[in-house]
Amino acid sequence: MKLAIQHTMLSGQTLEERFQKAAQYSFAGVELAVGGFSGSIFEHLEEIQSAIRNSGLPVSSICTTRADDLITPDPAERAERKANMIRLLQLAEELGATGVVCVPIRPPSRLPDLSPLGSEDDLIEQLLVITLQEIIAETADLDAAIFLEPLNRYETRFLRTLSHAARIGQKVGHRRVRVLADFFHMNIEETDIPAAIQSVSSRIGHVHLADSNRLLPGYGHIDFNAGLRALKQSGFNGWMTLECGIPGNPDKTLPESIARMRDYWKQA
Ligand code: LER
Ligand code: MN
Repeated sequence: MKLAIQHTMLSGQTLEERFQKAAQYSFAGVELAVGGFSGSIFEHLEEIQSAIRNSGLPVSSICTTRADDLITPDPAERAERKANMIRLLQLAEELGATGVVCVPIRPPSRLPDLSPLGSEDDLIEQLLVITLQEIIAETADLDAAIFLEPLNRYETRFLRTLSHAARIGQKVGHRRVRVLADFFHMNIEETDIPAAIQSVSSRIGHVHLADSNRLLPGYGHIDFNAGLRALKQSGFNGWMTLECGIPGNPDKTLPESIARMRDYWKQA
């Protein structure tokens, strides 16, 4: 079980202090949240590298924000976002991270409905598949994956289930396009979380951990025992990253939550 935590969840004046904190809590890696850097993440390369070196913890993955979503109606902006995703994949590779989170589109971005030529969703999907194929072709020398993340209905209209993400991955037709299973979103959108995981098992490349109220696992009502069992039994061996709020004193609640997750994994 490879457990990581987003760097913005950790206390510390510097990135290195946050990495040290993650090591102290016995995490095996840290997920960088693009939105948690002043200016652009690309300006922080040395700081990130020295945090890795001095803490001994690797960067598991890079999580993006709305401004990084690939699909927007403006072609010039789309080209910029594609170039940005390519730079993020190069950064992930350089840092030894497994990949970059990708949400296709969130409000307020919309595409026009051009029915009968294509509905808004048809156009988004076609554009997304072509863009992902181009990104994969233009980064053919890299291993870093693109983790397609379904969100819940209050954050996006377009991609909300693991099965839809798996279908898009299949259309792109490359092993570097993987599915991200985020428990918080799955709790809202999937009928049955373990079944959803099992049905796309070989395509899952990354996991985000948060409970139903987006607090630490154990503080809401998601059955993590069943969810982690489904992941383990389907052979998942990627990173699981905490992306949630921390109730109470982190020095107490974080280790308790991680210990419970580790127990579930061991017993699965
Ligand atoms: C957003 O809710 C989310 O889950 C992130 O991983 C991507 O922005
Ligand atoms: Mn997430």
